[in-house]
Amino acid sequence: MSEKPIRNPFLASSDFLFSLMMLAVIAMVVSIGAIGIVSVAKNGGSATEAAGSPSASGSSTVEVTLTEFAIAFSPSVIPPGNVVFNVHNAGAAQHNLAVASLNKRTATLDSGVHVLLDLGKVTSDVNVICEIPGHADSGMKATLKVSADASATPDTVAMISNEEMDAAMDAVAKRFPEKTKGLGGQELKPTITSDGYKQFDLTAKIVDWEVEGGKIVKGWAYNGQIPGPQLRANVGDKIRIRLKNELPESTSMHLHGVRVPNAMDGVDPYTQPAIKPGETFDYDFTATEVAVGMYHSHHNAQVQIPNGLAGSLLIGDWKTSTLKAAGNRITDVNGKVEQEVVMVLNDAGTIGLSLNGKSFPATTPYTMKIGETMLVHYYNEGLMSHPMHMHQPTGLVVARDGVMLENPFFADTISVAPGERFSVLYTAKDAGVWAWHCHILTHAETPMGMKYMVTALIVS
Ligand SMILES: [Cu+2]
Repeated sequence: MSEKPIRNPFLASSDFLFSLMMLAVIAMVVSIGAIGIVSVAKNGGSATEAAGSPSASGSSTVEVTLTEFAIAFSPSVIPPGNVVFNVHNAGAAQHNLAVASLNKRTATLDSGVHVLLDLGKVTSDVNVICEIPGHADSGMKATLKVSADASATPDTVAMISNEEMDAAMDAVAKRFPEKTKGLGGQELKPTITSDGYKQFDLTAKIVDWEVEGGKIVKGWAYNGQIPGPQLRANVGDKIRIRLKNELPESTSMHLHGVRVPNAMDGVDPYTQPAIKPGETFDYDFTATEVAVGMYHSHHNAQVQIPNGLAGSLLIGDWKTSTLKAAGNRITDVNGKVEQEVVMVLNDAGTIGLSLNGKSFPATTPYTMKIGETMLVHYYNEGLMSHPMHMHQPTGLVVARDGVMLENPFFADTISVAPGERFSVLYTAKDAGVWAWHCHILTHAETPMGMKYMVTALIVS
């Protein structure tokens, strides 16, 4: 793989800051628009009904979102006073929310349920957990900060002045590219077995994963990487992926977009038994066709994949074949594709909104020289579509799901639905630091600056 992580001096350029400001303005408009449309459903259980307007009643309403396995607050800092939680189970499993210090808790909430929890008067930080066994240990614990400096309004936009917002945005932008522990998607070289297989050894295990500086979550990783290691092979190769399960639950592996015999399709219990904790399973097959393939869990997959169990399996020489497919619509100064990038999109689980397992400012920037061409394979392993937008250059979409298009087309925003892969050629034309992000603005920006699915292409 030829990704080039760098520490660069260009990020204070006026182009880049202008882009930041434009995104900020758009995000503010979106955020302000959203304030008026927060609606609250309530159900019975131990929840209590909230007062109406938070500011009118002198209380703060805090949106609390439960997912596998995280608890998020909005806002994350409130002033002392009466507090009502609007709890939303946005995960797939059942959760609850408990404040042990105040002896307050919701009932067990099914997926999708909203409920109000009135905490009464709060004067110091509030620690919360999900009490479903194992969930707090997997990451469902959080602390709501209570500070006299916080504004009484529930809206984070209004909590800070314009100067504070600008300063926060500058600060986060200057952290990019932030150094974090762990890098996903590193190429794994196979061992050649005596029976002529290219064997890739993978171990699935829960690890501490640093999504951004200081934000460490329980990641479900292959070989300690999120996304898992990149596997490469050629048509005709005999491939063995030996998967060892060191997770606390069963798993299996589906080879998505790769032609394999049915017994190797990874769909337990139909094509194989589930791989129980401690067990190992061999996925043996001969590569008969080129592929921009995914390997990922097919067992409790709505939890296991977003938590990190996904990686890429590339079969064939995609640099050469895509440049050929582009015809004369793409030229490269050196007559070849210089680098090939796999970008795995995610939006859920413990990892959350991310590019290759990292959230801005910890995402990896990429570098190109004018006239050079780069091949990017977008992979969506999340639960939502992501329109991936590069400010410049425009990309030529050459393949979808590993199949070359008969009519490649140019696009600056490429919507990638869950499970899809798009292969895109970009030729650098103009120098600068070009923002590269998901264009669902809440996936790329907060009032405190750019976040989540954002990186940059640096052209010199
Ligand atoms: Cu997105």
